[in-house]
Amino acid sequence: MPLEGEYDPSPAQWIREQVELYESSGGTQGTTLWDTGLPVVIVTMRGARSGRIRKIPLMRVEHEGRYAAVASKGGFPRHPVWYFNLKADPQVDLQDGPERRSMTAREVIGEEKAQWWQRAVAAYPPYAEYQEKADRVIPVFVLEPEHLAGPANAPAPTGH
Ligand code: F42
Repeated sequence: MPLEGEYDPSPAQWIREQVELYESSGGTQGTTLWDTGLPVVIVTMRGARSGRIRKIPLMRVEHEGRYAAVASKGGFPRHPVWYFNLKADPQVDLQDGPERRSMTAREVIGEEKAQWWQRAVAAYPPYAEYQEKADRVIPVFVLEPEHLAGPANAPAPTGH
């Protein structure tokens, strides 16, 4: 089920405009970060305090149908506000180009996080510099559709 409610566009003009262009073009324009040519996705979530709908572009870090959401905020010393939104309510919509899907966000730790961090840096190398300057451990969420929910290497359900 897509998230519903009142949408509050980002106070930051460049964020707001990228989200608008991405969505209004059906995921065919505004799909990269500036002139890097590197792809972004749009994540829609609910604000933890306001309950209103929030949307942010994030770098596209995809692996076998799951996506990472890296709470880097350019190496800023504090977590982005959206980190706390996802912890409070993990239901999100993720738009990747023309495709939009409901997903659940799960913060990853340990070996699973290490794997996703490698994928994230491969997709967007500046994450490594952001981690060096951030003075905090940058959190990573995995966003996954219902049929893939749970750690990737968890044993398959037996049906009993
Ligand atoms: N940010 C990343 O962290 N990682 C990325 O990979 C990334 C890629 C990226 C690509 C393209 C692009 O255009 C932007 C990109 N960004 C990336 C930036 C990202 O989109 C966010 O703008 C950035 O991470 C900052 O997030 P933020 O949540 O800290 O944003 C602040 C400035 C903001 O929007 N604040 C809102 C406001 O109104 O001031 C708060 C919105 C909100 O969620 N409020 C909550 C509520 O309940 O509604 C709670 C507020 C509270 O006080 O708790």
